Amino acid sequence: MKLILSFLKKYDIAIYVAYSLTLIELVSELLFPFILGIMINNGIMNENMDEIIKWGMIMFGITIISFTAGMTNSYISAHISVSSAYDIRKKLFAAIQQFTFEQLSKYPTSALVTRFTNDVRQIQNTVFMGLRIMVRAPLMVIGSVIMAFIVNPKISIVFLITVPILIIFLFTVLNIGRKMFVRVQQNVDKVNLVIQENIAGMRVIKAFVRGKNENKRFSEANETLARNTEKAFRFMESSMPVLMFIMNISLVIILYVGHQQIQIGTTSVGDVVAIVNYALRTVMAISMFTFLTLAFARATSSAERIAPILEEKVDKPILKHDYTVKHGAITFDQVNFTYPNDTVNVLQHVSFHIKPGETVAILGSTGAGKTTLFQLIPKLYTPTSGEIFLDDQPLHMYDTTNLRTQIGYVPQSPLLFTGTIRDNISFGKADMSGTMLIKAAKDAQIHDTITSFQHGYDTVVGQKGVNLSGGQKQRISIARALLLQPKILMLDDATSALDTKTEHLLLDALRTYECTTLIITQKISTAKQADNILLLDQGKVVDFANHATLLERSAFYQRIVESQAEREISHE
Ligand code: TTP
Ligand code: MG
Repeated sequence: MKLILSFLKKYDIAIYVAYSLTLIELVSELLFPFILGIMINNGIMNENMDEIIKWGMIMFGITIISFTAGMTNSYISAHISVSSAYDIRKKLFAAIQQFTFEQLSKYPTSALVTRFTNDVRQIQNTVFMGLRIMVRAPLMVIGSVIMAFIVNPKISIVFLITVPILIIFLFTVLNIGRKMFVRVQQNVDKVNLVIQENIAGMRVIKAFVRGKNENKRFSEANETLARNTEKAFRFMESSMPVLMFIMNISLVIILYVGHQQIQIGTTSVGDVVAIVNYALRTVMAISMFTFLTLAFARATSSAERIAPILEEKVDKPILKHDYTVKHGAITFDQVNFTYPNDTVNVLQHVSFHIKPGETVAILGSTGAGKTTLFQLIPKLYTPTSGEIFLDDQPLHMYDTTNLRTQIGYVPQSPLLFTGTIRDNISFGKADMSGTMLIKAAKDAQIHDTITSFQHGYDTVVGQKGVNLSGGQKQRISIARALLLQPKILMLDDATSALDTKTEHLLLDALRTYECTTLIITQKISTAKQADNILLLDQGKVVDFANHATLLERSAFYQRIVESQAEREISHE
């Protein structure tokens, strides 16, 4: 609620205008039955044409005023609601951009997508309805009752009975309805989750012929959603006949009492018509208001889901010095790491020192914690304990954005964005000249492949780069990292899809860069070419030395070498 109001603050003038227009609209609407009554009494009952025309003109004028006020109000309300939705989306997006991996892992992608779409729309609709109805409906009820009493108090006593009954009835309905809609919203989240997982993992699902199971999972979620939505709407709908019944009864009473009074001459036909009119308006206003409260409940729960995202603390250390990485030395000192919401110690007492400009291979079986170790360096995660130093400065002293522009990170599963190859390579640095770009591509051993495409660097890669092979995507990611001219280059298994010759050329090219290079690999042939090798097993450092030394002193290393040699022989 506070959230919605905070986003509306900047539109306060527009909101005042909207509400002033509402008042004009309201007064016109309340006057209308009154004048209708006068017209009937003075004009129609007396067959006086002049009176009919006079009051008819006045009614016409009022209608025009009310119509204009209503239209303008609609226009302003639409503007306010759409603009505030725009603001919320913008702020949400900015907030998520600032998220650390830890924060991101708290919200599944599907949940974030629903915040942007469904939740923001819910708020937008409610803001619109709120501006149109919130003030008008209650005042309309009060105004109608007062006007009816002015016209004829005896007949209007009916209002004192029906209005409270209506209000109590509708609010009871609403209370139950609201709980049902909360459940519907949870079902929507569930369906989104399944859809999102399926689209993201379509290939895996197809490859493992999991389609049937996934269909079942989706059907279940979808059916629950449909069933609960139907229940909620059916329940709300079923209140309508009851509402009509109460309304009709009160109309009958008004007409009955009115008829009797006309006979004894204490009231006139026009007055009865006016009161019937007020009764109708009252019922309409009450039901409009109940639906608004329902929308309000949904908007509040939407806002409650958006608020935590906006309130996430942004990692902005207070920096005394704006450090930049000058040499590229990396030191881990007793680093431990556990993923958030997990208990497994993925990295245990990891310590090592890498000299500036060194090329270090990180070798270890799958799940050893290699990727995890990488993610700590650009501060994607923070160590649970221990300290990491870059050039003797603790990592937390570096400004995150600054730091990341100095690190070329090629993740394990390269992600390309929709756009041209050129866009994808210059992604980290849009202002790079063409020659730099081509040099980066050449060094990444992808230039020849790109030029062999019909459109060369302007070839458009589809969503997630579907029309490129895994190895091609890896090399484009490498080119992207090289273009940054990083002080630290990190390749996470990025050479796995390359043949030995290309890999050799790539590693040779990397040597011409003045940077510390970390290469995660499973292959001895790659590790061999590095200055040093960090052996990692189950989150612990096993050894740290060059190929020759390890071959001599590390049984662990010897085993890997032997097993890979055997495999090569059996392949031949
Ligand atoms: P990784 O660090 O991903 O292991 P790895 O990179 O050495 O493995 P691979 O060669 O297959 O790429 O994982 C170490 C452990 O941490 C593993 O048990 C999975 C867990 N983990 C998480 O819980 N969350 C994560 O985001 C990642 C990357 C790993
Ligand atoms: Mg990995």
